[in-house]
Amino acid sequence: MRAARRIVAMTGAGISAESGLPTFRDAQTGLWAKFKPEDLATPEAFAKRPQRVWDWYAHRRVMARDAQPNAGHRALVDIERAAESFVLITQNVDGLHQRAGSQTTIELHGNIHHVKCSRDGERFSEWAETGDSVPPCPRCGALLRPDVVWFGERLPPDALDAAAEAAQNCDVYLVIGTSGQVQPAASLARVAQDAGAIVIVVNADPNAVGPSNAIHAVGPAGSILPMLAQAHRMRA
Ligand code: BJW
Repeated sequence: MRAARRIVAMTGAGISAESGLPTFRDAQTGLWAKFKPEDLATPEAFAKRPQRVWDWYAHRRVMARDAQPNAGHRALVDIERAAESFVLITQNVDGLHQRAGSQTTIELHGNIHHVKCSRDGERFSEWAETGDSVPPCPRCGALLRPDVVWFGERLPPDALDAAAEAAQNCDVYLVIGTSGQVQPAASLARVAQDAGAIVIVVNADPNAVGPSNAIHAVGPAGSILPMLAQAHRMRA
């Protein structure tokens, strides 16, 4: 971290766990321990039961809105301010990086605080709720849906291109609080390593996966990241 000039951080649900938001794959408290992803996070689920999917995301939107950024989010802001070059890539949809003060965040899986038209994908950051039904698109009347990326859907091409370019052009690639199970986000660590970057896996789980030769910093992101930020501030 002291020597790094160009830093990229890829975050997952684990960084927001200390803000009280559940991860997806934690065996006890993860969302997928209670719900089936195919019932809630696929376009087929929305086509079949739009109200159920809408309600689940509405509930999670409130949780995300009520959560506060934590020391891990804030440490990434510190690194961004100190670094010669810094790119933050997140799989999270909760918006906590932006609320912590991160200036440029590449959102690979969308943002739960926005919606889009289920027919043509037009995005809206404000919409009128309609009581117990899924609100219609103000332009065409089709159902609105959360502006997130579900399984089987393409990631926003501009975001994925920017993330891949960042991964190919960094000295240090931080993999923070992600199980690395979801593609194509997970494979960017390997892209960075193949291009010469040192990969540092920051995860509470000592068995967290990462590319071979990755450095593992085991512990909560809210404790590890402030240490990495401090090391970077002391750079040569
Ligand atoms: C802590 C901590 C603390 C806890 N401190 N750490 C290649 C191979 C195999 C499969 C595929 C493939 N390519 C595509 C696929 C299919 C699929 C996929 O990857 N499936 C696998 C699961 C098998 N991928 C897709 O479908 C993607 N689309 C795609 O590739 O499209 C191609 C295409 C091309 C052309 C036309 C059409 C399509 C889309 C993936 C979308 C993922 N969506 C979700 C939901 C988003 C909306 C929502 O929030 O509901 O994204 S699923 C969910 O998983 C969410 C997350 O962003 C994502 C990753 O989860 P994450 O962040 O890693 O969380 P966890 O819970 O898994 O891990 C948390 C970690 O934190 C753990 O390790 C803990 O230990 C740790 N932790 N506390 C530090 N305090």
